[in-house]
This record gives sequence, structure tokens and C-alpha cells, in this order.
Amino acid sequence: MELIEKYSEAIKFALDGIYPDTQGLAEVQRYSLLAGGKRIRPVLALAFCELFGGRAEDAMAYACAIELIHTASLIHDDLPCIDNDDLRRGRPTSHTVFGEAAALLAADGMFMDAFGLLAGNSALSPEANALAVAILSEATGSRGLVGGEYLDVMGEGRRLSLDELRQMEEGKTGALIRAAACLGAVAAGVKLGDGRMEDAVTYAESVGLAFQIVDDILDVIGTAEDLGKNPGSDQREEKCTYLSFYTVEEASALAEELTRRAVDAVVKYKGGEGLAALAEGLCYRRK
Ligand code: GRG
Repeated sequence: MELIEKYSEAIKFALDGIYPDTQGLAEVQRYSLLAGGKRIRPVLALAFCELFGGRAEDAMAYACAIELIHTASLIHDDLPCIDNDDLRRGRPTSHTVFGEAAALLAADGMFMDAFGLLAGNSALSPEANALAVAILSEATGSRGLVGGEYLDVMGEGRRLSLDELRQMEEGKTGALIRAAACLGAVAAGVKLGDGRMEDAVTYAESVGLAFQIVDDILDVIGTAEDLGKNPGSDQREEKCTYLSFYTVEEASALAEELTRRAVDAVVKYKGGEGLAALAEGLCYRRK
């Protein structure tokens, strides 16, 4: 996954500068934000910006904003009132180290700081920043990440239909991946309705769904060492996943088909092979 290698140092450097203090609330935020993770969402933002002729550094504030929201959502997800997990990104979860109140507030701060980064991106126009805020707000709020998570929590122990599962996953996982690609396009000056935006959306929706299917598979066949979190949580929490509808083989074939769709959306662009390889790498990942 060369694209991850290409951008990860610059992303790490930029994330490191967001909370420069090493004490108090900033210490709690840095603990999770700098714990690693694959950085797929910020990589997508930077890569789509470059694919469409923009400069990656102009999209960096957008890329960091998405990673802030993603990390905040993981902190909340691990809390006792939601998934009650004690391992994340290969480390004890935030609330097990700092306590529930500190973890909750650290994530709340990151959630709001993300929008400040978007609105204050001096590399881009106020119009681009306003569009970025609208896109990320939609992806994060009640019709996106938070709405999907609500359906997930409420669906525990209940058999969902395939449509309900798709709706939940589109919010929980797909929305932020889609927003990452769209914000990269916005940073390159691409407007809504432009064919390039549609290709970014096709790529991201296909990758997002394939990503979640593979996530469900890894939760069954992966190891804590590879994943950096405890596998088997879906079964423990009686969650409905794609493996409630498909065998591992069928689910893998579906993820491969979606990946082909994603590849088709970007290979027609000069430089699109990096994003194509990323889609394939994510489909065959082990963590
Ligand atoms: C506070 C913004 C905010 C949201 C609260 C708790 C919640 C609502 C949402 C949680 C949604 C959730 C846990 C979705 C899971 C998405 C997913 C597949 C995560 C794993 O992503 P990776 O593999 O993780 O990219 P790394 O660690 O590599 O970044």
C-alpha cells in the first residue's frame, strides 16, 4: 500500500502539531491520535486532491480533520456504555488509561476541533472550506457516523435485514470514507456535480463497503496481534454483520467485486493506479 507509505509521515507530522501540549486534555487526545492506525481516511483525502490536480499540502487540514473525527469516534465506541473494549490500535483504550470522563471529553474536543480545522484552512478559499464543513457535517452527524452507530447499538441482539445492515454500515463506516475522498476533491477545486466528484464517490462507496465487509471477516478470522484490538467482538455483542448473511467465501467475493468497481472509477485518471492499488490492498489486508 504505497500510498499509505507516501503520505503517512506528513500526516503524522501534521497530527502531531494539532495538540502540542503534553499534559491535561491534550495528553489524552495525543494518546489516541498518535497511536497509529492505518490513516486510510487522511490518505484518501490527500490522494484524491493530487489525482485531480491539487496540492496535497492544501488538503492536509481536511485530512487531519477527518482523522480527528475518526479517532474521536473510536474513543466513544470503546467506552463502557457502547462497546466496552479495552484494546485499540495495539494499546489500552483511552478510558482504561485516563478514565471515562477524560476519554469522553477528549473525543468531544477532537470532534469540534475538526470543524475548526476545516473552516480555518488558509490554503483554500472560504467557499471551499464552507463546502468541506457541509460535507463533513453530513458525514459525521445524525445521517452519517453518529446515525449509523445508533442503529448499530440499537440493533444489538436483534436480527437486522440486509437493507438495515447496509444503512447502518453506510453511516458507521462508509460516510467518513466517502467524505474523505470528496474533501480531497474539494481541495483540488472540484465542485459538486462534476464527473470527477462522482468518480470519487463511486470509488469511496465501493471501498467503504468492501472495507466494512473485510472488517467483519477479520473480526472472525483475525488475531489481536494483527488487528491491535480484540477480535470476536461482533459475536460477543451479538451484532448482526455481513457474516450473518454470507459465508466468509461469499463475503470475500463480494469485497473483491466492490474493489474492482473502485479500481474502474480511478484507473482512467493519470496517477490513478496508486488509489487502485490502495483499494486492492485494503481488500486483502490482515488488519
Ligand atoms: C464522537 C464523532 C463521534 C462519533 C460518535 C461512537 C460513534 C459515534 C461512532 C463509532 C463508529 C465506528 C466505531 C465505526 C467503525 C468504523 C471502522 C471500520 C473502524 C476501523 O477503522 P480502521 O480500520 O481503524 O481504519 P484504524 O485504527 O486503522 O484507524
